Amino acid sequence: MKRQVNGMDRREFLKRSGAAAATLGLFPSVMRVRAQAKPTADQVVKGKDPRLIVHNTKTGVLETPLDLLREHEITPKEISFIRNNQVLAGGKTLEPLPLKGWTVEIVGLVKRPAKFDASVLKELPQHEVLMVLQCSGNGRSFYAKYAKKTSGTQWKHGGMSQTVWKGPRLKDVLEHFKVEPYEPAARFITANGRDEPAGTKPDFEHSLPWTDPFVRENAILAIEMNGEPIPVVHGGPVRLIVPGYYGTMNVKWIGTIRFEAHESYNYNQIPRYRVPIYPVEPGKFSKKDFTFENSRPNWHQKIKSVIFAPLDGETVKAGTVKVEGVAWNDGVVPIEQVEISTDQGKTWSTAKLKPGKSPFAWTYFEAYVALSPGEREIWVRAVDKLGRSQPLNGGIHWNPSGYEWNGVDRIKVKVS
Ligand SMILES: Nc1nc2c(c(=O)[nH]1)N[C@H]1C(S)=C(S)[C@@H](COP(=O)(O)O)O[C@H]1N2
Ligand SMILES: [Mo]
Repeated sequence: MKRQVNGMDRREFLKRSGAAAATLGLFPSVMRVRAQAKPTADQVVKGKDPRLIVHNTKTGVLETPLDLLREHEITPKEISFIRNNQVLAGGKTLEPLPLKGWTVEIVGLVKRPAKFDASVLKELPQHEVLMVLQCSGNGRSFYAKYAKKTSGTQWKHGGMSQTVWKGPRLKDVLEHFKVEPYEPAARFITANGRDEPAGTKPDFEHSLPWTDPFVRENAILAIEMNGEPIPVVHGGPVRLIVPGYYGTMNVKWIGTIRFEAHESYNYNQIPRYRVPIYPVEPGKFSKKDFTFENSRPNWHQKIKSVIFAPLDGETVKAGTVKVEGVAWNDGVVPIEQVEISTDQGKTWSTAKLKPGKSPFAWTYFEAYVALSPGEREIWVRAVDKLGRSQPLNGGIHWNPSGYEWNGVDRIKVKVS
């Protein structure tokens, strides 16, 4: 399709603006600058907060700065990050779409394939969950600092939200329609949305392990976000939600779920959205080296913590300084401890914790540290009940596409 600018195509627009420039005696270069000015978030998706960071205007990729994110326990839709590889036609809006008229299919290795109108989902028992939705590329920019830059959106920490999702559990939907996946052959579900790729790119879809109780028991076909019908840009009217899994596995605009014996060979399942299962040397391993054997998909979220206050680069007053932030993991076990260091990891003190309202939510931490005047660093790391923690140098998990950053968060502050 031709690119439209206010209902005109681009050539027509340039012709007319050129004519306008001539009339007004402006230089064409001035007009060009104006035509290319970077749109703000509210211009990319109407209703979004203009303070969001714009990474991509075409499909809509927006990041939430930490000073906005930290203001709410439940991230409002106006400031929730967006990551679209591709987008549902007309989907760059915070408005909802009706359930009625939206068809969902469940097919593959099942006794009875189901095809139903999404309005049925409202009638089944509802399940609600507060959870961290985080892009697996969140924190990617830190690989450049600690190892080697990778391609992809250079997210800081704001490729995440904490949101409430509601809908029937997938297992209840299966039972309702007597779908009966063939066990044990059906080892994966592959979710595909009604969004379509640009040009000849492969369509976006993801496979999740049906053998994981976190998928089997917790997956929901969500029809609400934060107590309202899901805004279309966030995957409405029907989104697969799997608490504890990386954002990318939470497939929007669900059209089809396939039960399968193996992971999809789709480009977005392999080699995209994968990490090597052993350490690789930065720059020496590439995406094309991935096989099903030497890599795994971005499924369970890694344990991670982020400092919300003070913010990196801020100036604080010498003396006792309050440090606050959040920690979370995949929800398999609780966060046990959060530790703070002000001497670059030589000594650590423990922070006070306030557990999240669900196993998949942020655990809040706060600590008081003594800081003397000068340039100081504050480091934070979380440990969970399985003893899982964060590497002092997150660069050790470098991978070709910069996924799953979970290095110790290190910020610099000026103490005056
Ligand atoms: N159908 C579909 N689902 C999708 C995507 C997509 O491009 N298409 N992007 C995924 C990625 S990479 C992320 S991080 C999350 C982002 O969710 P959000 O935009 O609602 O914050 O959606 C996931 N689900
Ligand atoms: Mo993502």
